[in-house]
Amino acid sequence: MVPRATKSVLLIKFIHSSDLHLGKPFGRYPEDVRVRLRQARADSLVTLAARAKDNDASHILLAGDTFDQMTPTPTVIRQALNMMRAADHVTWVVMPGNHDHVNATELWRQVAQDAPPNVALQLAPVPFALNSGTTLLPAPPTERNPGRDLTEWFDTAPTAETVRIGLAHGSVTDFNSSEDGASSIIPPDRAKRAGLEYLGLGDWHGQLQIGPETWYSGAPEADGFKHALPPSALLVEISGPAAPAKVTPVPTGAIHWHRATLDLMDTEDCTGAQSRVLPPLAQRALTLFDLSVTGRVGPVVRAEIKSACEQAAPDFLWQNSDLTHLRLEHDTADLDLIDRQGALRATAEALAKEATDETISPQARQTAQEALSHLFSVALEA
Ligand SMILES: [Mn+2]
Repeated sequence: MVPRATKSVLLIKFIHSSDLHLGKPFGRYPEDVRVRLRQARADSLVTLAARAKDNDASHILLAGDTFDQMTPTPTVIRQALNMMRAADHVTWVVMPGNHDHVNATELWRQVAQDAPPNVALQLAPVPFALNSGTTLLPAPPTERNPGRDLTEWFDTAPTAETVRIGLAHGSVTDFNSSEDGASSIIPPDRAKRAGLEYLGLGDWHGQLQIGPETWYSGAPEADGFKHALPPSALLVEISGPAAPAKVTPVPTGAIHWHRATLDLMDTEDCTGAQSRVLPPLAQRALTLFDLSVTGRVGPVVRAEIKSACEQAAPDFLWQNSDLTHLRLEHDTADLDLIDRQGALRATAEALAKEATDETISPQARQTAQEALSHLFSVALEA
């Protein structure tokens, strides 16, 4: 008699990812940055394929929002499918999300028409055999905000004696997990209720474990400074029905989104402190760096910090240094830097007074402080 598959036999190994948002415009960044960010998202398909190959994974499961819009450009669709075709060592399981929901009919018609044989589209809640021992239960969103729990059918879906994998896109109840502010509807214990060995979720762009077998993979590339962990996909290994899934994050991000705060309260070596918050030089060309400087310094140090930030700026793909919360501290000797007397000195004194005047609005104080900082920097340059 042939023994049934035991726990030592690996039944399936796959990569779970979501929210590639191919074609995302990144409208608030300059055009050259946008192009680079869009390219990184397209390249994440290549990265996912490489991670699958490195780990002998047979499938890549994309849990929705592969495309950022209902109507991506033909180039975005075609090039994504071409990259999937080239990675013919895996099967790509592509399920719609809320950005590219099932009712984006023209998009999915185009995908179905051009898709290579190693792409398995999941446009309906119908069990799909990943292999002879593993069944996928997909819950593709029918519209942007379906307003009901599309995973309910998992509980009673007949799958014989196979491993059951759920794939869904949306937010989990009791956890405000939606990127789009949609209402939370997927019960956190759906995997348990439906007897799933694994439930792969999309929508939340950071990686997050909801339960023993329920995970948000997060997006393979970051799209903002919100999620602190480096982006990664999940390698999922399952050895048989009722066996616990082994889940391992595999790094995928090419672009770094780095936000830092530099507090200069009681700091002696301010420019040294500034250089220590900068990411490694070799990484900067692929980094968006958002620095916020706080604390209280004199005009000379403030000018040095400002210049050090400007000096580092060209290293980065994009950078922003916010000095508006760096309070300026000055005494009479500092004001002498601007002028010892005359109209300029009078202006500086008036601004210095306004900058600390509690009777005027914080905004007016801020404006006075910025104007004074500007006067100092002009004076220091001269
Ligand atoms: Mn999304």
